Amino acid sequence: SNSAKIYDLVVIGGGSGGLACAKEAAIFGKEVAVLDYVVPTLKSTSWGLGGTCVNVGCIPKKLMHHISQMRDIIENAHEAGWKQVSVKPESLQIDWPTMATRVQNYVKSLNWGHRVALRENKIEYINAKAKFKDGETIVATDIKGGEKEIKAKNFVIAVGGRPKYPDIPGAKEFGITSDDLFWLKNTPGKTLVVGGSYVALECAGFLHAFGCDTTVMVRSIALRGFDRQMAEMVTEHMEKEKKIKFIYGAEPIEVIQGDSGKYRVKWKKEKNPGEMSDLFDTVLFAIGRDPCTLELNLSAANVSVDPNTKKILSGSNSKTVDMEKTSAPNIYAIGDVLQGGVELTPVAIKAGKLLARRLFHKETAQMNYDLIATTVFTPLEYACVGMTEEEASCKLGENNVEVYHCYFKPLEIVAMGQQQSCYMKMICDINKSEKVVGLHILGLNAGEILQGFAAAIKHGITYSQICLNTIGIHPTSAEEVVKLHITKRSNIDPHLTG
Ligand code: FAD
Ligand code: NA7
Repeated sequence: SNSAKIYDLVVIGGGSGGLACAKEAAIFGKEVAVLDYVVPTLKSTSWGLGGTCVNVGCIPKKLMHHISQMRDIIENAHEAGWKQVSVKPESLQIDWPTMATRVQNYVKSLNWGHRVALRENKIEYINAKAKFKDGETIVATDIKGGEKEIKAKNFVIAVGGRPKYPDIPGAKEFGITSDDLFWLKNTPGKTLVVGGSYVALECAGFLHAFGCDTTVMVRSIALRGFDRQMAEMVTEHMEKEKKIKFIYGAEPIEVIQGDSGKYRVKWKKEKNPGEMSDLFDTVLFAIGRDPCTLELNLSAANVSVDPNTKKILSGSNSKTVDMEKTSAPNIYAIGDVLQGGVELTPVAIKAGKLLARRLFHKETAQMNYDLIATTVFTPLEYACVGMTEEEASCKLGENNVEVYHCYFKPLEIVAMGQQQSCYMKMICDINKSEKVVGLHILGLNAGEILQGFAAAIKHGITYSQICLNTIGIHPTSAEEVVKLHITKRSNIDPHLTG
């Protein structure tokens, strides 16, 4: 029977990292099971196999971002000569059910695809919630409450995280999070987005374009951890060009039910005494995420967790070797749940694959968590890799850092008769032949532009190799990277004129 069986690998969590790890292990002929269980949100939203990225993260987010960006073209098409397309901006609204159905149907097709892939790879899929009994055994609880003990020689914990709620009256009762937003059947209407994280700004960006009256409430700064100049340009574009409302230095203190299904949010500002309030149809909290470690009973398996972050601590004393080991033998952690990792899908996938290859194929390749590029999908996209300017100054010393920068105007923007400038900067280490240590791009399709440069930067490319020895592709935005020549230090106006 099943209970007597000892798996080679049991993966807890069928998200980006868990599925990749399980599939890689199965290639080597191992007996593998994946447990995945979605605890419904407080609003009873639930979804299928695939984890955060597929269901409530990257995929629905990018689809909604893209659909929202179509607005710019529709709104400005007449500027380029498309007379019949002339629309009044205020009458331009998304039909939310049509949009959401397309997004949700695509996600459901991915859920199905993941199930088929597990079956084809002879991986057992167990739709149950795992918790540890001891270092060799977990208890799996299914939706009906049925319990089953499962034993394995190796465990990989890939449970990811879930959005947080603030500890204020009414938040949990009346607020939603990104776990609900992508599965809404109807428009959220007038929305307050609480938080300054990339998730908050991305959601605010597409909601505003969809015609929702959108306000972002930031208690300190937006995009903490990102380059300050770039972060400010992102929010300035949202505020000044897109007219998205921002309330800075404010924190909500209570949500109460107002008239006709609306919610009254009260907040206080850091600098002004007294409280302010407004009515919203939807309150979206995007204030960070909690790792799903509390219910795993990790102490029973001697897996150590950081008491503050609740993330799993690496049991390795090196940042470059076996980061994914935990404090317990034969138990590993990958993805968002691992302290010291990077919370991105391709990171979870790569770490999972490499771990399976080390465990079951005697390979030695380690996950390298350095120089991982990412993109914030705000109305103007912001893509970056490597150090921020602040980090470079701090780590290398201000005098050892050369920053090349320029403002540029993509032809897509010119064609629509728009004025918006885009911006990029390349940060170089003067003492290492101007090796590129950071590249930041604010513009259309910034993520698409950055990927190739990120590969070069990962392999130590220098300023002169990119900018003196590479010929651009004309006319593109990407060529502005290879044309960078104005340093910040020179104080020459970096606005390109021709
Ligand atoms: P997850 O994908 O979260 O999977 C964990 C799975 O484990 C879930 O299915 C969960 O239900 C399940 N689980 C939890 N506890 C248990 C248990 N006890 N038993 C069984 N199953 C359990 N990353 C990018 O690279 N690009 C983006 O553009 C991007 N956009 C994002 C947008 C949003 C709104 C969010 C929230 C995240 C975004 N991310 C993005 C981050 C990305 O989604 C995560 O980094 C990635 O999904 C992490 O993968 P994971 O395998 O660690 O965990
Ligand atoms: P982050 O990066 O942890 O950001 C959380 C944001 O929410 C941040 O702007 C916080 O402001 C804000 N926050 C946190 N608590 C509150 C409360 N109680 N009220 C108002 N605002 C609050 O979260 P993400 O989930 O977006 O990102 C997770 C990681 O993924 C991130 O580190 C990236 O590397 C990738 P603060 O700055 O603390 O004032």
